[in-house]
Amino acid sequence: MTIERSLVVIKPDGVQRGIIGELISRFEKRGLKIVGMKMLWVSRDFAEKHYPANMIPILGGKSLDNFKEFGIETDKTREELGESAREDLLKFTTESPVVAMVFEGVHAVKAIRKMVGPTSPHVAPAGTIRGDYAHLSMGHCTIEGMGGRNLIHASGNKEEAEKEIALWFSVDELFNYKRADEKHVIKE
Ligand code: IDP
Ligand code: MG
Repeated sequence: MTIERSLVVIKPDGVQRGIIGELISRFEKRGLKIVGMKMLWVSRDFAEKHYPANMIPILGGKSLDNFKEFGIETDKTREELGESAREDLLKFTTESPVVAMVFEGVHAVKAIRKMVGPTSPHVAPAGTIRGDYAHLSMGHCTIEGMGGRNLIHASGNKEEAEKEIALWFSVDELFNYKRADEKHVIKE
């Protein structure tokens, strides 16, 4: 019950910046076990499944929050901003290969989200991946039409993790094995 699996994807900005190893290493050092891993170039169709249209209001809301924080005016609605942010996100997600992984560990979903940090790197604390390797804001990405470049995807909750793992990995791409340090970091 305490041991969970979560999906982590190094997005095209992380891959193209050449920091795949550094990012994976952070999770490995924390004792999280890689139970699935692959590099793949996702199709538009697949990206639409990972980022479904029902995310549009969420993305629009994140842009608007950011505009409010910095006093940026817009005549666009939340829906319009969300639609263009999602379109940019789909283009960004398919612009180069990504590295998809499944990590296993104690309360792994929450532990990984903490390491990744909040969506917008401009408010991500130092010590988180988004806070250590990026500084732009989601509002900026929306204005520039560049896709939300925040390096990494991590499942938001247990239910999302289960759905996402099933979308990205087949059963025979996931492995059960022991790490040598497991009795210290997970259990005997
Ligand atoms: P999360 O990745 O922190 O869980 P979500 O709200 O699930 O954030 O959004 C999925 C992805 O959509 C983000 O990681 C980011 O790449 C992108 N995104 C979110 N909000 C915006 C925005 O306002 N503008 C541009 N891209 C956004
Ligand atoms: Mg999310």
